[in-house]
Amino acid sequence: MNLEKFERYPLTFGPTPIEKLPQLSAALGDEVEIWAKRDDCNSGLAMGGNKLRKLEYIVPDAIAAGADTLVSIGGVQSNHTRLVAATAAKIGMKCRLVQEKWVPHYDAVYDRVGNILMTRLMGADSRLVDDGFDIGIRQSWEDAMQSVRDEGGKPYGIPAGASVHKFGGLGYVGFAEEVRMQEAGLGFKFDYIIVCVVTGSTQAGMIVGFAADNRAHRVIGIDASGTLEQTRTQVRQIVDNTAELVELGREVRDDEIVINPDYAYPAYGVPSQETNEAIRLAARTEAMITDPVYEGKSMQGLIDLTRKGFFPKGSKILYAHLGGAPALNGYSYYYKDG
Ligand code: 5PA
Repeated sequence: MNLEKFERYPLTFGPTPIEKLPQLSAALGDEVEIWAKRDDCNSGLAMGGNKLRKLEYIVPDAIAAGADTLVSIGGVQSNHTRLVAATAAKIGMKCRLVQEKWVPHYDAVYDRVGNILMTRLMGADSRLVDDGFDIGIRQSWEDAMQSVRDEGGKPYGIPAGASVHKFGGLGYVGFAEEVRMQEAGLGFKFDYIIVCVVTGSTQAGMIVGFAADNRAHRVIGIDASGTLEQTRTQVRQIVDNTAELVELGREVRDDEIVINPDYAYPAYGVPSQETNEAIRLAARTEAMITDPVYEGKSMQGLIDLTRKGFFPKGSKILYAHLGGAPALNGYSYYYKDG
């Protein structure tokens, strides 16, 4: 495998910490050991998160293209668009964003707090539109690119979640290499990795990275999109493209792509009662803050699978914390009593 041949523009602090979660493990019966890799604490840029690992491999291409404006898309409370805005500010480019009504959630300040607040603070031109949830390439995104051109600018397009970008999967190949290095220091290997999946490049990168030591199937994607088939198809495509880019040297089999659809209900961006209970448990045992859109659902999956005995006794499980806490501000009513 060859990741080093790709240029990386540093946006993160470096390798993220792996920490043990003893209180959470105990609350779930101490049959397994739960650990977390804190990609939510990966950078000083606008509170960080998984998108920065991906963007590190995309920025050199944007600079080489001679672009002056990063253009991207997401929901109103998108973490991705927050981090594209952060990246643009940091590298001295402008930023134009399309923020769609991806979530059937109505809170009086939903479009003024959290991610979108920070996005605006960083100077991005954020345009709210009425279109619904879709992880694919959107007309509204193409329109935003054209609007930059019409004004004489040079846009550089970054798709939703940076996922179907040709280099979108590379960052999380790097995550797998980093985990392998850290495992050497810890003196053991993790049996499972739990990761939230929506637009797909986070899990896809991990799958390629962990395919190198034949444990891609131990990466358990917890779907939060509620559109399983589309997400699976997108993960498959990104896996194939990324495997070729890094010269994995073999095909990734379908059974190495594991996505659990059981926790995405009732809809993308809407937490179930069980999601909220998971968010509370992680907060109360480990002071680890997860959000109602992404990490709360993968936390719910981790908790439920553990309680169901899915993981053999003694398993060491690595929960990939990908960020996302700022969105909590848009959901304050759910948590007004804790
Ligand atoms: C997101 C995505 P992928 O999209 O790479 O599958 O990652 C899922 C994910 N956790 C997991 C957090 C905190 C995330 O923000 N966020 C999107 C966004 O617009 O913010 C791309 C959907």
